[in-house]
Amino acid sequence: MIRVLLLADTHLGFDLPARPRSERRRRGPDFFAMTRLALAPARRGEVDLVVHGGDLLFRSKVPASLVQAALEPLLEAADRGVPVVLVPGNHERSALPYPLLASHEHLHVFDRARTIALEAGGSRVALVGFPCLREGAQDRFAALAAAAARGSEGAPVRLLCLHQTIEGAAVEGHVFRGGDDVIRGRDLPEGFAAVLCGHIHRAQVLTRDLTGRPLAAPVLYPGSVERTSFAERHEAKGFMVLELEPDPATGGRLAGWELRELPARPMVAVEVDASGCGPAALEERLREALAPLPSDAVVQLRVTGELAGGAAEAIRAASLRRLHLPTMSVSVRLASAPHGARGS
Ligand SMILES: [Mn+2]
Repeated sequence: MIRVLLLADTHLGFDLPARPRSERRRRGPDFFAMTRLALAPARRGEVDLVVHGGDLLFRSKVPASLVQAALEPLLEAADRGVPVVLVPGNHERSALPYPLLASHEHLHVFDRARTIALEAGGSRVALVGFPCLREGAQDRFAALAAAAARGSEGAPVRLLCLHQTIEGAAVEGHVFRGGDDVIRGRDLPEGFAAVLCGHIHRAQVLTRDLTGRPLAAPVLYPGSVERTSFAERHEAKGFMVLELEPDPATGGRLAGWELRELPARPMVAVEVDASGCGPAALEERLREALAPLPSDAVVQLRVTGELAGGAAEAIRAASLRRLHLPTMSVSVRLASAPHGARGS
């Protein structure tokens, strides 16, 4: 049995400005903390292999210093001799320093469609994958997966590693059914123990396509390690630990998996009605709305109703900061102007 730690969508660099303009609590350090926590079992030598399913970084144009900092948690595991495999996501296909990464004995990156063959937990493992495919992913997928799999045949554990949307994947209020970037279930190749996948931020396991037919292999999305938007506020955040049983005839079998939850910060959306409030009354309402929330909450204040003269001052970032604990992160969304969000 080999044990694989699967994490994805760490989005390192999110809300981590190099020169912050205000003193509000930034969420950037949370993403690093959750990533390091997710990798703790690897640092302790409790797993045989680590796969990062992509979106290591929060966007594609980032300073080299951030790339270096983002790789650090992965290198801490690799330095201990645990092989680490990274699938470049949509955010880092072009940002990663590929030649530099190639020089680490235990860090492997899907710089192109290929098979990464290694030894883990006393078994040969073939990881097949490629960087996130965007334009025309649906049409190009099957051929690319077949090309990448060349050389993986006969390995007792074969894993397909992707950063894609696969049909049937669900997020808050939506199931992906089609579209030129959605991979069809029937296009997943045979002969793999599992498909390890990043990109969808909600943790889930898919075993059937949209018509109910069993997939060639279970698709595992560990989800993001922290919440990147309010649509994720009801989701558990974590990483997965998989148990794989080697078998050269079939490419192995997923014998078990668990989602290990991470203490991601609670996220809350609260509505405050500003109708008829002067500055003092609105401030009081905001204080009342914020008081019962967890001290480390990430809060979105949804302010409805007409803002009376002077009341707008109460929701300015600087004023808001006086109304909540410094350990909270609070942003405002005006119901009348949904794009007028501001942070405090
Ligand atoms: Mn992502």
